[in-house]
Amino acid sequence: MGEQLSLEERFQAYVDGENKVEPKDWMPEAYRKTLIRQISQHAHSEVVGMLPEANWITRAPSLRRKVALLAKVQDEAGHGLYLYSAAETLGESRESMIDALLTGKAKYSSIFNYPTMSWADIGAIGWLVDGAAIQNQVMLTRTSYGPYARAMVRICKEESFHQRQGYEIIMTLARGTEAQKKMAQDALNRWWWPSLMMFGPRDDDSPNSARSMKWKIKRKSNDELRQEFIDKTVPQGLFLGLTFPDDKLKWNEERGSYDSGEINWDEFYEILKGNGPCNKQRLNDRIKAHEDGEWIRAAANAYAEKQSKRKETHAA
Ligand code: FAQ
Repeated sequence: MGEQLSLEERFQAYVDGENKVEPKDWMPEAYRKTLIRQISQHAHSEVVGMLPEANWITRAPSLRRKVALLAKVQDEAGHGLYLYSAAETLGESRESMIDALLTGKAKYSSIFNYPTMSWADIGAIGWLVDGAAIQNQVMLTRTSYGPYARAMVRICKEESFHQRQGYEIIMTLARGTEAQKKMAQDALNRWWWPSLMMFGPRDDDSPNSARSMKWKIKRKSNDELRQEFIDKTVPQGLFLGLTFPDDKLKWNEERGSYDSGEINWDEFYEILKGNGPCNKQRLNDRIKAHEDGEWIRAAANAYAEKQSKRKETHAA
């Protein structure tokens, strides 16, 4: 008689066979918890990520730019919605995820704790922040949890548009007047390192990576993705005549890849602790938006309740 496999071993074999895990399938508790953590952090990032960009909607330099930025910010809200819904399929309620964000217990991407100082920052966010997000999220379209993988396919399509609108803004500025070129360069100087931090700690310092890769939640490591992003993005900046704020950045012929300097990890961990330049402002803005939205949640719930009572009466 063949050896009896444990539930964990059967799960691993299922994942190794490139099968998608669906909400009603058995899964290890730690797999479920890891996914809730990652997906909800990702959802929070999308929603908090609306704030630095929304700051520029009223000051976009033309109607065309305003329309594109409005659409982009609205897309981020949609991404948050898909992701909260994907996390809900794992048995976590939307209320408890939002509560964790608003009480400061949940993390969201470090990148959104930096200020947007000029219009060029909107270009830099699209080019670099969405560029980094795509690098990470194309991998996640193949993540082992079905609802997350499917949400990612749609999100990546929209992020590609975002990345292009950002690059086009930077390109226009880089090819413009001296003052515009300076704005583009200044934005790149300020957003480059924070964009590299988006990929998370170095592989050796990443507590979750090994297990998440074994379960095929993540398919590439933080450092691998960061390197891919550098290799893809540096030529795009050089093409525009911009320079990168890293004097160690150099093409390595042997590796067929760029060498680069070290991220300021103290800055990264301070942001994770809530001490970044805008952490408090971002959280306060989200709390205010949540409180201001109370009436519409109450109205929607009252309507839903009324509808279900009406259905019950008809059924009786
Ligand atoms: N910021 O062990 P690891 C976007 C935390 S979406 C804050 O390596 P993991 C779209 C990490 O959570 C951007 N915290 O963790 C947009 C963990 O915390 P915990 C968001 C970070 O999960 C564009 C601890 O450090 N994207 O930008 C960061 O295996 C423009 C140890 O780290 C996603 O969320 C960080 N940068 O790998 C919107 C993608 N890095 O809970 C608007 C999905 C790490 O153990 C405008 N997420 N931490 O205490 C992922 O792929 C992964 O969660 C990683 C981290 C790669 C972020």
